Amino acid sequence: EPPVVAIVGATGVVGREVLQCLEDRGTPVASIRLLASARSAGQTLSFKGAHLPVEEVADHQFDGVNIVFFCAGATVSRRYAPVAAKAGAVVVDNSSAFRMDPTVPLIVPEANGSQIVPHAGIIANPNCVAAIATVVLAALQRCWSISRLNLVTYQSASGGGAAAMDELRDATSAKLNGDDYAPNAMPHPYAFNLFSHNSDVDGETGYNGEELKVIEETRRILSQPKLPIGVTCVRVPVLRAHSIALSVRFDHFVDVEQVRARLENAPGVRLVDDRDSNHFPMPSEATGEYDVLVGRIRRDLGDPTGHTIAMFICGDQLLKGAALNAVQIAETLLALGAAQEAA
Ligand code: 2RA
Repeated sequence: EPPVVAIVGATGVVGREVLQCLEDRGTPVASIRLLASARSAGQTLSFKGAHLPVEEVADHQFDGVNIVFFCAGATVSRRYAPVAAKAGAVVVDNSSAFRMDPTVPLIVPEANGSQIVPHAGIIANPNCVAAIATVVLAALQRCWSISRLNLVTYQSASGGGAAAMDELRDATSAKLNGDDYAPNAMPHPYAFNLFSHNSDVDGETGYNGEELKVIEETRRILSQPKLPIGVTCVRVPVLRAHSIALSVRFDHFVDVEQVRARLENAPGVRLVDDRDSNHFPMPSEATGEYDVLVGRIRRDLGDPTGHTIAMFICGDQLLKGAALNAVQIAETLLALGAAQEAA
């Protein structure tokens, strides 16, 4: 029978998106328990026309629950995900807390959905860039051997949460109105600016935490632990869709038309690659979409061997980059009957 579902961090931007996905997709649920911090408890959120109360998260709240979505950051996941798993629920964790734990599957259903079992009660949802990129990369990897990757990302404010989205809106309108504006939720000015969006830079490599996550998680999802990956992550003044300039080097020469044909039929991908009308993936068209948009497919002129194909990708950061992927993980579990087994 349908599962009892809980969402921890229900009032956050990702938690709200999970609830919306469950409603839009008609994912079968027996009931939904909305959980949040004491500060956010007491609100109600709408689901299928009903107003559901948001309660304060506590250990006993996981009794009788089959699937719990964690959307409240790594600290909350570390504190409560093991409690939920112990109570018999399967946890789908959107935080980075367990992504590199070998006992925790790190899953993008279109890429490595078969690796969702066996699990020990927790399944990790990847970093949004890794999730969006591996939908495309896995489709290519099934046909040709990948020998290196290069990514440059253009990451939306939604990756920084509701406060960052509000700051983008406020900073942009202030700039347009000629008002003074001091950044508060983000480390640097948001309007009409680009910046590296987190401060934990690795002393040895000079790569920041976001870039190292993209490398580690992409390797894990593709099961290529030694795959050389170069990446530069940039925060851009876009609301909720990430873009990625991606270069894929293969072990041998691959025809551009074959790559295009493969991606045209890939699950979770929509080709937007019209050179005549200069119509290519844009965040404005990826926003609100389940599919990852791919275009600008061409031979990379930077590789004299001809083995590298360049492309441009856009994906909704809150959907395929977070909430949709988490709900698809839950749907995969339900299809396997694995959610009830764990309960
Ligand atoms: C970001 N991927 O975009 C990180 C967290 N969602 O900020």
